[in-house]
Amino acid sequence: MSVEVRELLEKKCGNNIAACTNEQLYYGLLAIVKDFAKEKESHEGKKKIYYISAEFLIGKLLSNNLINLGIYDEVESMLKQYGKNINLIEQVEPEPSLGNGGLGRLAACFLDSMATLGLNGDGIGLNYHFGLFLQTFENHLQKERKNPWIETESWLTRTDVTYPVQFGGFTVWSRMYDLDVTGFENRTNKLHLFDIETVDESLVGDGINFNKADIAKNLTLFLYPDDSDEAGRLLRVYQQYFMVSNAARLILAECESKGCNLYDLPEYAAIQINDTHPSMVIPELIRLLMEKGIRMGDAIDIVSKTCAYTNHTILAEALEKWPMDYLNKAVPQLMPIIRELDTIVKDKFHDKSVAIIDDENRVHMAHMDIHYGYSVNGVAYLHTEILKKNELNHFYKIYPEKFNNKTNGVTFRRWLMHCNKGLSRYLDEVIGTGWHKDADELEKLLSFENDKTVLHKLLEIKKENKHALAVYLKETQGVEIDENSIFDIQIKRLHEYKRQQMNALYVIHKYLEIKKGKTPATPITVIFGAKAAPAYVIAKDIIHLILCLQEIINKDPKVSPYLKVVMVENYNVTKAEKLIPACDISEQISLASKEASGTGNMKFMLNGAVTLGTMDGANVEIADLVGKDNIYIFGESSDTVIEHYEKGDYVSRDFYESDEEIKEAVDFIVSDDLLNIGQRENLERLYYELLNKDWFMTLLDYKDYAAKKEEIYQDYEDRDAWAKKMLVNTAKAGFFSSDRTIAEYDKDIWKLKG
Ligand code: 26V
Repeated sequence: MSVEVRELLEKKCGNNIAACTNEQLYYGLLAIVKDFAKEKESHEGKKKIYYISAEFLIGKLLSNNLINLGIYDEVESMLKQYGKNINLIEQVEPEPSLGNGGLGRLAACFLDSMATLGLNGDGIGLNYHFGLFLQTFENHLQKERKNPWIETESWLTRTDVTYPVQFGGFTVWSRMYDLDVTGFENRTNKLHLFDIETVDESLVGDGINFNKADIAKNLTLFLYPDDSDEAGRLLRVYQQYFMVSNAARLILAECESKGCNLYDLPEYAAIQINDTHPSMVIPELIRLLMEKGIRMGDAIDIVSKTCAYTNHTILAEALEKWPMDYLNKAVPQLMPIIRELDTIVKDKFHDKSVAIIDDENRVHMAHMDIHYGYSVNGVAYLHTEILKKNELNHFYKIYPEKFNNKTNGVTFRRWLMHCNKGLSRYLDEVIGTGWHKDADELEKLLSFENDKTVLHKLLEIKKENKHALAVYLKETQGVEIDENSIFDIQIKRLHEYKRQQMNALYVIHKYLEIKKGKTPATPITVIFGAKAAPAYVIAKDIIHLILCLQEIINKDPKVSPYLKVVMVENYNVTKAEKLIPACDISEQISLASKEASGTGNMKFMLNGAVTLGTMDGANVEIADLVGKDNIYIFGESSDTVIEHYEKGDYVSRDFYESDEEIKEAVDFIVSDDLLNIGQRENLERLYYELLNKDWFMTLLDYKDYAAKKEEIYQDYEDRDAWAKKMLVNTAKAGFFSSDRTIAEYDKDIWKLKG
């Protein structure tokens, strides 16, 4: 194979690989990989799963595709012969930023697993030109820039598929672009990304502002454009309809081309609705089927047997409810259908809480999915239980058979084989390569839990990864960290429920303690990475606090040898791939009941980090698997938290006033030290928020958190015992392979195999 790649590369790059630039080699490899991927395309399978999602956070593709095509090692060593480094070549590739966080990355892992399991399954989404914003820090504040990623030569392939999509008062033409989804030693599937033909990138300057009204030009410019104003929210409705209208037509066209009588649609297609962003696919499919002469009642029946819904959050503000006015303006053709769907529900169930259209004339997208879909799933055991018992209890009582849990997973190809070559290759040596395809085989590692050679090697690999991260952070951000320190990492979207602010309060506490002379046995490096939604004021204030702390602490000669803080700029998939393998302590500290699952927690565990977390989301299942000696759990339970919300009896000020340590840390936010370098407005707002509201109960869990931190840092000192915890975490991570998750989706929901 490598001979073939070499010859092909020489042909593309003019016969002299050694003389080629990394750019030339990247574009050469891109073209070759695309050809290889094409050879593995398959049309096998009567039924197909269509995974519709507003986000696919796919990350860079070169290495991933080389691994999945089984030629990474050969290509790497062939390039080496010519003095070329594949890592440098990979740096040329821009990362498509087609997602916000976990939901989008999950969709990408799922596509990888579908192809790897040989399932006939494609993704459908949007081709955002500037994706999610690029984050920079200026004056210790987050600034947003556009994030272009599409180049003339790219992984995208323009197709001939194009549809007219009608909105209220105007029509736009779509165009489908395809990305190959290479399965690991298996078939190639597709990610279909729809774009508008009339998109106009020149609407955007350097920032992220643009004319939100000019839909025919701006529709696919950004992911989740700032929805703090009405024009932004309307644009999201336009985006969502554009996505699902194209999806619905593609699905019907593909099924019809296979000879499907549309009454038999559920035998040819399963549609997974990834959160509520694609929910309008239900009325749109009904509309299209009616256009083809099918009676409404039959159309509703067909669609209800085809669509399945995944819920990814219980946060009220993230559960979409669109005002009828918006829908009337953007997609008037759907309104008679949505009204009819609502009337049927209201006639059947005399319970306002399950209505689709509420008294304020808002359309509840999730309600439509649950009534007119055949499956409703949560993304971790606890999350599904909370949906059944609390948030969606009224629906669960009506349709108990529709509810099921599918605990999330991650692809081990990207999140171990690619991002942690040292560990991956060592595992191959110790337990063989069976785990590449059967993740449960990682458990074989358990028989080495007392083997000093293996344990020391795990520590050595971690050390190498920490060194690599230190070098990377120095090169990319100019920060210097001590690679012999404890790497304590929290990387995820910035949200109050994830409680980066609690971590920051502990950093303040540690800083003050060290200043007073109490130094830790091993220095600590606390690393954050997070983007805040552009209109989320408090989230941006938390970033400001962390950046100010970074400045004060890292410049303090007395403290910085023992404690450093780093806020990684523009956290994305590429950076996660460098941070996760280097991590010692994985911070998963959301307020119990609020994090539906988390998937970063799984990636960290797989790479031998030890979790410090609450009993929330998939942490519960991690705790179950590794046992109490190999995880650090703190904080109130989800039941207690839910009770606090019900009773409305949590008062943050009580915690502040009754505890010196909490008071000292919170007060520091508005201390002269901080106000000297930070912005008074941001710091005071955050301070008052914590004291007077603290909706996500930071202070409730703070003391317990701080105590666990002390315990975990202390336990880190016993290196052999720590290495054993690392080993157990990796060994028990097999359950969190997205191959397992996707096999469950297929068995219980999609049933592609009949
Ligand atoms: C999104 C946003 C975006 C704008 C700012 C406010 C806000 C609040 C919440 C959300 C959540 C949207 C749904 C979501 O991303 N859920 C995540 O899905 C992951 C995959 O299932 C899961 O691991 C995470 O726990 C869950 O938060």
